[in-house]
Amino acid sequence: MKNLLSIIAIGFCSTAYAQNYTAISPRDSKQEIVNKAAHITPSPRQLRWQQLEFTAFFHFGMNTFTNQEWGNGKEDPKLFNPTQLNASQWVRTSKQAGIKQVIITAKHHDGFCLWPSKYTEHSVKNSPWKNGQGDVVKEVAEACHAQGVGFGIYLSPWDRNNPDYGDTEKYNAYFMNQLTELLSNYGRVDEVWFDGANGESPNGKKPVYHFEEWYSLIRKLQPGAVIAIMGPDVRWVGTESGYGRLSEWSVVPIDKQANASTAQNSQKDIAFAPKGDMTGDDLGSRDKIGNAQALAWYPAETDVSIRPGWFYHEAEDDKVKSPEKLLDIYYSSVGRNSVLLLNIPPDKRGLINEHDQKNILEWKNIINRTFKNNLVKGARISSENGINTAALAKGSLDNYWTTKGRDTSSVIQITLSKPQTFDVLCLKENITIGQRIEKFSFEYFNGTNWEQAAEGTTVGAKRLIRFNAITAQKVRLKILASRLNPTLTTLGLYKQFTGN
Ligand code: FUL
Repeated sequence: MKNLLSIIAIGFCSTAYAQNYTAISPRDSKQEIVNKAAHITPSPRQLRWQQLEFTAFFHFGMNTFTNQEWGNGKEDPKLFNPTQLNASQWVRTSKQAGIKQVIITAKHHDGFCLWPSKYTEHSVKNSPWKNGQGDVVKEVAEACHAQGVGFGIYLSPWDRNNPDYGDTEKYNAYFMNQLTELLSNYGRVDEVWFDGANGESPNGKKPVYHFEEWYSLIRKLQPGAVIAIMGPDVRWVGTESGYGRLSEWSVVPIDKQANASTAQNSQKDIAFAPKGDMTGDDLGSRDKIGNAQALAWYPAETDVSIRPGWFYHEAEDDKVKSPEKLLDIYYSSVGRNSVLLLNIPPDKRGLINEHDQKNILEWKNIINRTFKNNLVKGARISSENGINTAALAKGSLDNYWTTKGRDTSSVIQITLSKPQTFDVLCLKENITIGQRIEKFSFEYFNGTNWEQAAEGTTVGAKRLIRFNAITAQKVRLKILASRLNPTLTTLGLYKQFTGN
């Protein structure tokens, strides 16, 4: 489905937070473009979302009962009948695993609605579950609000059940009505997730999706919600493997910004239609931004399922990703400047299955135990051209390290309180003022020489790098290139918990 993303226009509402967007003039020099890129910052809703680090998908619906991944929309609502549905258990399990926000598939491509929509008969209201009186969306929303977990909805634009799908205007009215129900009746919504799938109706027609109208409605009804994937706030990382890219820029070119100058000069939320491939290895380096027409803060989300499929299938109970695999995914998504969206599909009973539960809790235990102790605490830290080295071991967005004057490189020297053994480096930039670091090297003193333990390009919200365990007392971080004064809110060193 995701190949469709590159060819379907998306909108970008720019002016509510003009700082997360900038137009590039053909007269801008390469250096001016770099400077502009370095000044782009996240909108408050994007910042909140990026700080979550770790979110979950609940793929649940008709497919759970028909053992399919994509239903055709002709399924009988009577097949939907979870015996022990308990959304509090879904949310509690997620929360125990460190998940800060969850997204429920309110409607997947088969068109079956997990809430009793007024606008279709193809929903829980015609199922035997709770005698047609149930509402899964409500149960998930209430569990989230009660447990302090963010709540999001997935609403598939592609609808294989609705007879009006294929007629742009009629279907758009239906879709707007459904969005209105979901955004009005369930309290606060923190994320709206649109897939790009736009299949044909049985008569061979496809509706044109009215993204701009949907965005305006979301902004009006739920102004705090990020709009993901086919939306202006959150970008798909470009793979469903769980592995993000090594150089991940949150600032990327947004092409064909027909309304760019209007956006800059007016206070209206407007939309334009950028196009482009979001799956390449490099989306935001100097080479990529050098020819841009506009740049936007558009951070990456890494979606991956804990199982081979997105929906629960009993036959996959022994194929649930292991804690070690999930850990690898964590380092390669959260640790590469993206938010992880892990799908944990509830089973036919309406519960997070024991297999999944066991693995995510074990995984969380490894993460907790690894990151409990920042070995940099209590160290002597210095950097000749740096300001506020004391901030580095604490990690907060209000109190951060940076360089003096216009320096874009620096060396941070650290003498740990005693020789320590570590195998993970953690860096975080202060993204509230932008993403800047382009190249760094991390070294340790082996008693005779300095040796490199790790190197990298981008940092962003969080960068984690694992390496073979090293025992040393003196280490240094060299920031070799940055688009503007580099910043860091955290420099952490950790020893991975291996269960021994
Ligand atoms: C895809 C859909 O087609 C899958 O079924 C799933 O919902 C995934 C997250 O997005 O494009």
